[in-house]
Amino acid sequence: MARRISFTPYEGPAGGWGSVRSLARHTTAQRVPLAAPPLLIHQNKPHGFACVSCAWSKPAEPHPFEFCENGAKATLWEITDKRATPALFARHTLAEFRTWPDHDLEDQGRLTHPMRWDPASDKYVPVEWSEAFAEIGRELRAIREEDPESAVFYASGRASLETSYMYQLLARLYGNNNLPDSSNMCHESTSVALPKSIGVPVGTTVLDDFEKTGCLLFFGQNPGVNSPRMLHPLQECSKRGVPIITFNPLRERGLERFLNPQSPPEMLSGKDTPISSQYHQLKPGGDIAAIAGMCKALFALDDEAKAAGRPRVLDVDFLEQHTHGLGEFEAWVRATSWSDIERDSGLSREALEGAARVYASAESAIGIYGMGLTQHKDGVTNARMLINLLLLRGNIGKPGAGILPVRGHSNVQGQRTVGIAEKPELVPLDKLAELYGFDPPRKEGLATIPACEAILEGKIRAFVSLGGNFLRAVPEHARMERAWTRMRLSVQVATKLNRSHLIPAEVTYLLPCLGRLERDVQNGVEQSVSMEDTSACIHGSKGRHEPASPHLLSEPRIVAEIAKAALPHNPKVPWDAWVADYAKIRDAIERTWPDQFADFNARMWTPGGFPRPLPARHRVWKTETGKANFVTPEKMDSFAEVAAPGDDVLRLMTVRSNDQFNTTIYGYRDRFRGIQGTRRVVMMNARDLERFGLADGDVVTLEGAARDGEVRRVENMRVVEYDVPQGACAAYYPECNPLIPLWHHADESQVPAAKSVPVRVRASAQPWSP
Ligand SMILES: Nc1nc2c(c(=O)[nH]1)N[C@H]1C(S)=C(S)[C@@H](COP(=O)(O)OP(=O)(O)OC[C@H]3O[C@@H](n4cnc5c(=O)[nH]c(N)nc54)[C@H](O)[C@@H]3O)O[C@H]1N2
Ligand SMILES: Nc1nc2c(c(=O)[nH]1)N[C@H]1C(S)=C(S)[C@@H](COP(=O)(O)OP(=O)(O)OC[C@H]3O[C@@H](n4cnc5c(=O)[nH]c(N)nc54)[C@H](O)[C@@H]3O)O[C@H]1N2
Ligand SMILES: [Mo]
Repeated sequence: MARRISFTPYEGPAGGWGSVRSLARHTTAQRVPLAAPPLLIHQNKPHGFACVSCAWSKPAEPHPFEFCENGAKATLWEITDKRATPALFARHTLAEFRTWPDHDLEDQGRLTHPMRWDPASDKYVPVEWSEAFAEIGRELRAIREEDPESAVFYASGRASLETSYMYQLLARLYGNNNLPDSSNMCHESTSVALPKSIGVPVGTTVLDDFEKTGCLLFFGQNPGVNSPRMLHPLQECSKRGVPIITFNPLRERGLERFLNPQSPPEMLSGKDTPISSQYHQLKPGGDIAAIAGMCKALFALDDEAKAAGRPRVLDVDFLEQHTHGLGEFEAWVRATSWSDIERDSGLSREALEGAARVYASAESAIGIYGMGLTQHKDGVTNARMLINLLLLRGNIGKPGAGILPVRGHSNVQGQRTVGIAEKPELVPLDKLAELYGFDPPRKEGLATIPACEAILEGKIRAFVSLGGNFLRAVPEHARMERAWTRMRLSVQVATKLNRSHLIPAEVTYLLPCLGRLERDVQNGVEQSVSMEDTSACIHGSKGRHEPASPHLLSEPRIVAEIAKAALPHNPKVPWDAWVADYAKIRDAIERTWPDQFADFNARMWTPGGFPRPLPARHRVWKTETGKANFVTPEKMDSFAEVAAPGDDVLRLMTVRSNDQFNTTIYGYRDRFRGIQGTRRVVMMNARDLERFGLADGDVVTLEGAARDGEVRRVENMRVVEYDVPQGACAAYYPECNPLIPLWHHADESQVPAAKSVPVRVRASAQPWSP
């Protein structure tokens, strides 16, 4: 189907009629059954289902429609009437499918039958479930006998707490901690940064804090696209006159203006609400410098206040009683010059002083952030730096204040909570040993990047994937795909066809599962599951939709069957009883973490969810010093260490469009950026275009410009002149992942540095194909 291509700046607000039109289009395109509108009413409601899109909090008193444009799109995408049946797979070889774009693969609809790849015909052919589990079990047992560490159990962040708990146990009983998950590419920088600073691995704010806060500091997160339900509390804050100070290299519409599509008066009057009161278009990777500038200005304001005998700007009592490391941090900030700060942030001293003045006069503040902070070489330092800024004014552990990493997948935070972690120290292994009578592996397992390296080195024999699209989400697609085919076994549990299913290992299975929106009946009883949202609140979720096919199994069932087939019998692990009644899995979770999950079954339907206890919320610091720690950065920006020298090297941010969920491409309309009909674009600053002798509409090749000198290339990109800082450019993920060196990741957390990829732009003589 021909797509209409246009590049016209979008004038509308986030939300508004644009989002209504967009939804109407998706309802038609996905051939959605009539049950869709009634189903949407239950989205994110008590006794309803938790949206399969983002992890944003679910209010205790929901709006009549507690869903957004993109959440609804995710729902429609899952309950579509389209089906990828064995007939489709009989028509196409994997080689043929590999020429299809990501959108077309998933757009075939829901997978309906378990299938095995037949190497002779290069096609997927249907198999019986029993046959599939028997062979997967045989293969996994053989591999386990050779080396139990040569299997990897990947999870994307969507599976429920129940499934995830069983999955981590499967890996540990198998004999390793090889549990990489999507958060290794996402908020792992947070999970590493926060414990050292404040003694918890997750954010400390709850929804209530938005009602009480005096200021929002917004770093590198795009709520209009990636967590649109957050626009409601943002709008309420803005209406209350709460300053919202935003740091983002791009002017993202959801951070500028919002029109609530669920408010008839607003929709009719067309009167939108401005969101950010200050918008700082900093350089990508300029956040440490920007925050250093704000801290420097705060120290100066505090000096003045002290000299004049006015109330202090720093929260002196809090600093004294609750923090450690201020002296060293303060010395570093004072010694850092404004000229360095301006150079590295791309912002002026006046702008940063202005931001600091507003922050200094707010009673409380929340620091909000996303991938714009985590996906850099300095991603961990970025998060710690934001905490430093909050600590200076006592903004952790009081109402209206806190740190708020906005998590991605709807249960990515929860998966970590119930043991999906490669780091054994994060998991109560002794407890697992006691409950299940085995000796859990104590050796650190493989996270995502180390798993990629091990696959490249040929050390991995089996890869089991609980959802996700590993081979599109990781860097260096071509190398990874070549290495993948050398593995013995690939088991992909999925709802829709994606590229990772098309790169076969010697033995390859594609196992279709129920989605979260679908009725899950086990043992004659409808089952529910649970998730943890970004504010560490746990919610129940119950599917209501008719399953896409009678052949689908639930994720808990698939995990249990693989476990039973691959592992020696262990009478202490009641796989079948768990599958027959998910409440028993929750009991097991509660036994494993009695403090976190007390009365789990009784509390899972609490409106708004029940919060996990987080000591930092009460100013109890589970850190080595027993205090909240200032962590002094060693430098402000390490891009120069990875980029080849030369002022023709640009810093590429790979970003999401408004029409995708990660590697799931719903369509080609990035409405807010005015880019429609194509994803083959690179957004560039006018002055860079002039400098390189390029113009809007030119066709270019993006070439990797890392210090290692390796050839990395993405061709067939059209230049779009765009408001992006000079020296930087932006393009879409996952198309640009081939440009990210596998080794270019955050120090400590190993999150790929997807927001600062060194590239050069070369004019191309080839005609452009959208
Ligand atoms: N509809 C939809 N919802 C989603 C997703 C989706 O793809 N689609 N993905 C889900 C997942 S898994 C995740 S992790 C989240 C991702 O949600 P976000 O965290 O919002 O992720 P991105 O869109 O990748 O980028 C965030 C923003 O960072 C800015 N940015 C880039 N570099 C920098 C920098 O150096 N400094 C600063 N301050 N800003 C920078 C970009 O301009 C962009 O606005 O959303 C989740 N929700
Ligand atoms: N360059 C660049 N790379 C990035 C990023 C970036 O910003 N830039 N972002 C990173 C981030 S934040 C993340 S989280 C990762 C995402 O990495 P992943 O989580 O691996 O990828 P997704 O695209 O979310 O996975 C989509 C697939 O999940 C399957 N699926 C959907 N629902 C279900 C379900 O209920 N059960 C099962 N079993 N399967 C299901 C479908 O088959 C679908 O094709 O990508 C990372 N990669
Ligand atoms: Mo993510």
